[in-house]
Amino acid sequence: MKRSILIIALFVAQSAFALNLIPKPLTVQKGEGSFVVDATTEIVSTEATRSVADYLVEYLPLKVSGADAAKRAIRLSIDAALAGEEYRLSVMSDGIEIEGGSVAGLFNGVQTLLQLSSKPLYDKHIKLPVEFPLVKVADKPHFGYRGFMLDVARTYIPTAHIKRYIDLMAYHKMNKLHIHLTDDEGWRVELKSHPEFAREGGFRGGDSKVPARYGKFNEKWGGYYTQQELRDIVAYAAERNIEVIPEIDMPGHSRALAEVYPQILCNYTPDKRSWGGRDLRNAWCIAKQSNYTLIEEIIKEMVDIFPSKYFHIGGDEVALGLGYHIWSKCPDCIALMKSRGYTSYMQLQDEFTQRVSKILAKYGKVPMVWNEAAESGVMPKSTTVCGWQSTKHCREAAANGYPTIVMPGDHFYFDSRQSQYEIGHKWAGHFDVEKVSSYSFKKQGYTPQEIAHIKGVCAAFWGELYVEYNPESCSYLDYMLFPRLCAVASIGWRGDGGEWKDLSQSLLGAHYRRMDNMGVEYRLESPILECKDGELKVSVKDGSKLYYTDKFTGKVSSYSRPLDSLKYASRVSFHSVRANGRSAEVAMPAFYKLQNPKFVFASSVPSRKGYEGIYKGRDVQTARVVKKDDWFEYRFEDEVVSPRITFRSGYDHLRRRIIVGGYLEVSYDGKTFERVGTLTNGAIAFKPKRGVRAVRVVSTEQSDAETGVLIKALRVE
Ligand code: TNX
Repeated sequence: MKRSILIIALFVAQSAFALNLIPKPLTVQKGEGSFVVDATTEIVSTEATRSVADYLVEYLPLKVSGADAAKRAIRLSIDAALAGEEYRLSVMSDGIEIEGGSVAGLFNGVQTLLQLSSKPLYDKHIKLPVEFPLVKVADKPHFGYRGFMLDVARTYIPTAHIKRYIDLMAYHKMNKLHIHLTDDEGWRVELKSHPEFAREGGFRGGDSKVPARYGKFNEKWGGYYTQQELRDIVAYAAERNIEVIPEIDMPGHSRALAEVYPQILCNYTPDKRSWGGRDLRNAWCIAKQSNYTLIEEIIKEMVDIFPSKYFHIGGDEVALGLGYHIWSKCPDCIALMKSRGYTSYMQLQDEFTQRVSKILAKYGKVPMVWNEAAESGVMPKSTTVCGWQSTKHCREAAANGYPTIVMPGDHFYFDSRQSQYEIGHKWAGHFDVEKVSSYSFKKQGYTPQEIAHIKGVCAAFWGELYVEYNPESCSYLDYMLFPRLCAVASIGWRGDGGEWKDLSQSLLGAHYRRMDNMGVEYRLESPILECKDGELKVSVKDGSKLYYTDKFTGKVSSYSRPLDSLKYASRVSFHSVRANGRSAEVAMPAFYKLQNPKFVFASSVPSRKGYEGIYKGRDVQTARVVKKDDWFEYRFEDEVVSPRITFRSGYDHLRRRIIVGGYLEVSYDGKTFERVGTLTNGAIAFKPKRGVRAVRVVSTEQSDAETGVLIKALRVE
């Protein structure tokens, strides 16, 4: 008896496993056999469930009927006894039944059904019949907030792409799209009261008021969303159980607006000399009454577009990187501080946040803020906090009683690179889907009291780098998001992570294939390299095809057998490809090894005070912006023999502080120089013809006016 129960339990557990659903439902019972949907099958729906029926028809081209006459049918209904997002799905031998606590729950059930299908449905090119395994699912989400934050300010993302990501979120049962509409580099929302904000603030470079930054340095580039486009996005999302939450980032991160409308800034003229003549201030003046009138105008227009419960008002990173606090030189802010008895600038920011929150309350909106803005604890406890800096900050916000959305950068920021040598930000480290999926509230030390205030989780994508990677396509963004987004969807649905094996199994078992059908260009796990007995062996777990690239010739070859490690370990890297998926480029440590030749460095640009030491061979920071005809020279003590030398400027994770335009010259005799090529994105690599005596870079343009340029150590391979 005991044994047979065990066998049944095992069977149920195993078969649930084999369905490879993401997120994994709460309970699944699998039966024997299947139900076949063919052209005679109808969708039975009432008026109340009509929107879900219409959605389903896009994937399964069936007739929708109101009556229950059809025998073989997919029946949709609402059962008010279930929670709003809860659903029950039964695939039986004579039909399919989906019941939801509301339209939202029903929609979740439909998503599970789509994943169960024997044939790929997501590209909407399905040919009936389609088979569904007999199954009973009872399911509901743990968190009501399962979000994705998309920064469209740093890199403009076309509306069609936003809708595509809304679809991809919906396929994973995610229900909040937080859209970061404004920042230092762009204002992307059309306002009827101030059309110039978007019309001018939505573009940078060329003859724009907003200077180019982070790539596309030589053209006017950007875009904005008309109110009609935004309404359309909101409606599209609503049909997919997704609430769109707008963010206007204030009082910091507002330079694009300030460039178009400097009236928001404090009442003083800054010393702009070290800023290349530009005004880099990016925060609203706290003391100006007119600012609050303007903010109300903005909010008033936006609440009419966005019916969401929440309205995000930013509040992060006020006045970073200017060398002094932005409010410290404002007579009005200082006077306000004095009159209120404030002792810190944070209190000024608190006053701002409170005033803006009051405006929001007038329009029935719950304010959302980045964690800094609620740190002092003076904000009303309805304020919802997005914890981004670290888990510690999430826990603090929750401990202070704020409804908290968990999105610490080191697990949830998908602008972060996925392994050490890949593209992406690195301030929060590098992490792949396995680490994301391991995020566990228990293991991270959240107390039960803290957990009680956690409303959900949110993945984020910040767009500083995207502009460099062909933002007209979704390829880069897909690679950064998938499958990491699948992991966040799972954590949001199940209430905790830590199930990497399950997720990995589901990816391998079915979800890679589903993503192929969704058209997602996901990232595969990295190939595994093994160097033993003079052989370099490479393998993958997912059946993907392996290739290796010679770093000197650029030649790509397909890998079929182990390579001679002596010859290849230091010169080839490997990647794998499988349908729409591709892995990172990985190599043995020897591949990344560099020479460290002695040289004397000289430049027409002075170095920044306190950073002179780094002229001795490591990175250099210039004391001013780099102009036309400025030069940088490396004279080697001994002739350098190298297959490739790379000159780079700017951060190595972000195209900022770069030499925008210039060329590189090389000298083989130490006297005469010959021109090798021009810089792209602040960098150039070249293959010397023989031993090198000196290298010189000459700037041909004024650089991206900030406090200075960063010259990275020469890479000598
Ligand atoms: C921090 S997250 C920021 C963003 C950057 C991001 C890059 C937050 C509230 N501020 O402005 O884009 O890091 O990862």
